[in-house]
Amino acid sequence: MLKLLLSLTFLIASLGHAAEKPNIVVIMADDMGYGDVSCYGATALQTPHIDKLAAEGRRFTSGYCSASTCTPTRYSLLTGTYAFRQEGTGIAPPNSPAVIKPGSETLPSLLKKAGYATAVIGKWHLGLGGPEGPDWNGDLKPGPLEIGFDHCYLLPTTNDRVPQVYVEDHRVKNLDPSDPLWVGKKKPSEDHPTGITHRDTLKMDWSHGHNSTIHNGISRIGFYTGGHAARFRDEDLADEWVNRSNAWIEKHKDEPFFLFFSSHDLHVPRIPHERFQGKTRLGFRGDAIIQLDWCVGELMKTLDRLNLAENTLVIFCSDNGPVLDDGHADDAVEKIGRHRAGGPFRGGKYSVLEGGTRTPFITRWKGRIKPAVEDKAVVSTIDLVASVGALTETPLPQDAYLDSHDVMGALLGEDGGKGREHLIQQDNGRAGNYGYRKGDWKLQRHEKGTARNVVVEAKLANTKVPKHRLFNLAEDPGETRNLIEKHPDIAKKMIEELDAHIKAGRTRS
Ligand code: NG6
Ligand code: CA
Repeated sequence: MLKLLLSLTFLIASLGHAAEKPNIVVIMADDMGYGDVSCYGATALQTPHIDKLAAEGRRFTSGYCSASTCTPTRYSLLTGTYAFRQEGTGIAPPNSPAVIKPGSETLPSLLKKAGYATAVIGKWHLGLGGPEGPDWNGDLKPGPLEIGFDHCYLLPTTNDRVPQVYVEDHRVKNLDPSDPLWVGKKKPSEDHPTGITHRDTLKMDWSHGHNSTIHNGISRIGFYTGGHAARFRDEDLADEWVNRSNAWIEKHKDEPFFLFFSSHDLHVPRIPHERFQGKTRLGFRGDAIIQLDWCVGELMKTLDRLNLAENTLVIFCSDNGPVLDDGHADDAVEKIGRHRAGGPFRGGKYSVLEGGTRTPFITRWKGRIKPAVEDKAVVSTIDLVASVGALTETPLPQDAYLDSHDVMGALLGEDGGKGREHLIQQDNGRAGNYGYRKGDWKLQRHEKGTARNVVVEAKLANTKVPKHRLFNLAEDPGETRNLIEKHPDIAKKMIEELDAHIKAGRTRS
């Protein structure tokens, strides 16, 4: 009898934690701030589809990305390791080689082990090719397919970095061999038109940087020639991501799949499709948010049509906080009015203040996650890999995913729903600035001696700050009252802990 009881208990316990393989769709916005969607308090625009995700799922008020620029956040999402631990993870230039080396353990490679079909569609910005960089006219590898994705359909860098072409698996799509694509740092010829020489012809002016090769009436970062048949129209990017994603989902509807839907919205140059232009009073920055919201709606429609909503975990997040003027003159600053892109937080893109990494973060799994719950647990995009590893019961190798914590309980609102105990925030690249959050306490460590404090102004300003500052986020979410002198013991402990986490080389036990 006792034996029977014991085995029954074991059966029940193991049933409770049996491996589960829901489809996983990660929707990552680009440069979207905490306050940029209506379910996080925006009133200047409405985002009904993102709001619906929140109404049907869990809305985190302490959801983070791990860095306040794109490449390091994406590196950490895929590798589960803080980007500051790895050389070469700052904002990747147009000809960057692959930042994540072939054969690395990654979120998609882990899910492949669990039997998933995997794809990334949209912005990549993690480099392509070997140490010499991308071979734009040949095979573009290594890239996503060498680190666990079965399929990719990419904007290779960013929409403001050359070249404006799609990369499908290993090739530039529609490339005509008689018009080869050349990409470089130097002006290719004296008469090559640029944002400086042909400024009066531009359909959107630049405000800083972004004055090299012109495509689609917009000058970009870097130079390129050729590949004319392959070039896209910025206006069509969102439609392309949606169409490609819907087709890929449809193709893989009968097996577990992982889709990384990596939107370019709302990164500069913000050029939404004509049908979204003028939809908000915030200018193209607001219209790009509406376009992204539409994308979310279209993807959810596909899940519904294929009866997959109850078998799909959807995670909505952003790659860094907001920025208004990031180099193209699109009136984001002039039209901002009372809209607060960072919500109650200060700082934004490039900053270790909360606005830099605290972003919208929503999970939805119909029929499984309790609807319309607000959750204060601290969760980060870097945690997805350890969390889905736990859910699918795929063991994590000890020497990989060094900073990814299993927060699946929080993401689903189950098992006591604990989030992270602590979180390191970084800006761009290595040895930069850090934020360290533990409970309600937040330490800022400004290694560079300056802080990016503000979003709402024409030029992003750095202000001088002492190396360390301490804040209580519960009382002061805007990080305005430095408590370091009032609480020297807490500060000392936080400084030591952050230092120890950096030096230890890992925070996953
Ligand atoms: C900066 C660019 C900015 C943006 C950023 C990367 C200039 C002056 N600024 O260097 O426009 O492209 O890099 O953004 O060129 S991210 O979201 O992809 O990290
Ligand atoms: Ca970004």
